[in-house]
Amino acid sequence: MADASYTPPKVWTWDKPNGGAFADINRPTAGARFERELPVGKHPLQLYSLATPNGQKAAIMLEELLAVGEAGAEYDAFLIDIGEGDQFGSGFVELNPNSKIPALYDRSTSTRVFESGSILMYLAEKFDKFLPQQGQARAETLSWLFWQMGSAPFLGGGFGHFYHYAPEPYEYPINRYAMEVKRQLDVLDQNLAEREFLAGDDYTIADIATYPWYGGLVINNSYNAEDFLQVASYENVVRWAKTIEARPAVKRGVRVNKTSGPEELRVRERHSADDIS
Ligand SMILES: N[C@@H](CCC(=O)N[C@@H](CS)C(=O)NCC(=O)O)C(=O)O
Repeated sequence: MADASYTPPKVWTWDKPNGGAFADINRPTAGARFERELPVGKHPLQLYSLATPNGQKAAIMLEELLAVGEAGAEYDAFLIDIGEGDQFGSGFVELNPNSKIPALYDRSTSTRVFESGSILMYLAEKFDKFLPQQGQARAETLSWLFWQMGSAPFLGGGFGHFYHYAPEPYEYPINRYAMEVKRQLDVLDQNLAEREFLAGDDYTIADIATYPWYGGLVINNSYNAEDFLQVASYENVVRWAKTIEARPAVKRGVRVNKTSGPEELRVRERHSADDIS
């Protein structure tokens, strides 16, 4: 149901929180809101994150690199609690001027990296893993990686927001985004009817990027939408998601910087393999 009485003013102004989850932290301006240095651990790679789907991508990648023996991928993962506004501290904003998790700092090269897709590419290239070096295979992997980066905001910011987080249900945006998300699931389903993984026979950063979002939707009931979207009907996506879910590195990665869900699965900070038992 739309608010029929609303006429947009000539100039939009921000005068009050708009209701709904996360309304308290949203403002129409960028930049640091307070001074706070980031903690630094002992490893070259420093991850500042939270176990949302975007955050899980980075932790899964680091765990996958460690699982294939890349000892240089040892990392410290510090919690950025976005509900508390940690992303607006000056130290975090220096790493990511967009104030969103995840952000990575590579102390060995003094390199900051933000945007989860960029973090996956940086790590894939640094260790020459999970991203083919050239040609068609590399192009296909990057195509699916960027497909995910462009598509997920319709799932999370669009469908997830209006179906799950908004203060009340509105038919117009829910219809619009349910249509788009089902179309995206069909894109994935048709692709995965032909292939084991998104880019072909091999597991790549495209799968690592896509699993926390669309895998979550089809096998972990994200937004309590499994019936509404009839997610079980996307059988190839379900098969793919279950394959990825079973990987030990994925099981570890999804728990890093986790502050919700069963207590025994939470790992607020990660500084060594022993932190994820
Ligand atoms: N395109 C970005 C999106 C990151 C993003 O939206 N992060 C959310 C959590 S999933 C966040 O930090 N939100 C805090 C805020 O908006 O203030 C990426 O993929 O890294």
